[in-house]
Amino acid sequence: MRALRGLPVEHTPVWFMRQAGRSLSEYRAVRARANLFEIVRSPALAAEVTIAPVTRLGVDAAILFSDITVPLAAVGIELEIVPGVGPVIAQPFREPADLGRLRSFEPERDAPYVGDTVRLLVHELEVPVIGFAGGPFTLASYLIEGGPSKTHARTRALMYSHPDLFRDLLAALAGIALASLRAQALAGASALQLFDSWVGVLDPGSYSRNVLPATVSIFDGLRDLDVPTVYFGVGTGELLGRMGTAGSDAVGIDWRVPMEAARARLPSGLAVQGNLDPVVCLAPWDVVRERALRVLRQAGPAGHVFNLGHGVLPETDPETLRRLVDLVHGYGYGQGHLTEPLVRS
Ligand code: 1CP
Repeated sequence: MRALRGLPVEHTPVWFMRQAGRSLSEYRAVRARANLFEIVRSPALAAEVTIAPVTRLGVDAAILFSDITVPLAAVGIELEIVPGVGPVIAQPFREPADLGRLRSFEPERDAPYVGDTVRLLVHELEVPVIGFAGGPFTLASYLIEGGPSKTHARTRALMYSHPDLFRDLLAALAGIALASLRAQALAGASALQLFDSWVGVLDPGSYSRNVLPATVSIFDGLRDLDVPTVYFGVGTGELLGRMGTAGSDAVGIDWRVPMEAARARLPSGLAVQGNLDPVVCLAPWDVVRERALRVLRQAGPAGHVFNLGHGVLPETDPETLRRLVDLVHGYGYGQGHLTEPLVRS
């Protein structure tokens, strides 16, 4: 929490996006008995898979086990998580009238299991719990495309053809994200991350006109809670300067942008999170180590939370992640300068 606020820390904290996913045998064992939504809707199972990477990897934070599509399902959008594919929406949004299918989200009524899971985790864990929600562009893309997409072509076509309708949709989705994040914070989450994973497909002007206002409304709506926030997307190199004005405390950086360049593009004072290429974790340890040190050196001693540039790949060896945690923890900061590792991994 101190790192997200840019305050001095003893060592850079570390967690991994998708740390609770398929790379862990603990997760695969639970998943063999229950599907994704069954896990999410069972506080005991969701807490079990959330806690597994904290125990196994020694990370400094837990991220609630859920999915960005959970609030959509909770307001009655029919969807399924198809193994090997991702979220698939039964009736994609294709007409103005479809906007009427998005009602407002009341977390404690529509998805009480989320708050219950957060409360259980806060009770069980010593490390902070990170809550999260899907960003408005990414959720809009799943609704419009009907599932995962490489180009997000229908989504961008709707944005160009019907900008008012598109902005109304994003405003409604921002309302859902805000309600979801507030409920998680009120249940005890220590930090909140907005995953607008696919927003990097937009040019800066389209982003500023169509996505930034809805995003600002989310961070504005969280301010009174005084919970640190992270704003993350993939392929956002050209958008970082603008994303930095959305009102979060930190911005998540993917692996394409060197940390020094990211810092230069962001307004000063913002913290950064990231940004080791997840694929590096499939390389020999010496490479992992060298690349991780580069991230640490470039990000500097303050206002950095170590993470990957995107989620852990399912084929990652958890032992590599555990060694990475030790490596990050082993670096101390003498008078603001990176020193040699205190722990040899
Ligand atoms: O059935 C399974 O096990 C499938 C894999 C899986 C998992 C483990 C999905 C389907 N969702 C999740 C859980 C999940 N999703 C978490 C909690 C786990 C953790 O981080 O430790 C989180 C934070 C998410 C968030 C999420 N879901 C994002 C944002 C993060 C990101 O990766 O960019 C996105 C885009 C989704 C959609 C989604 N859900 C599942 C998949 C395979 C996808 C991506 C599909 C696509 O490529 O569009």
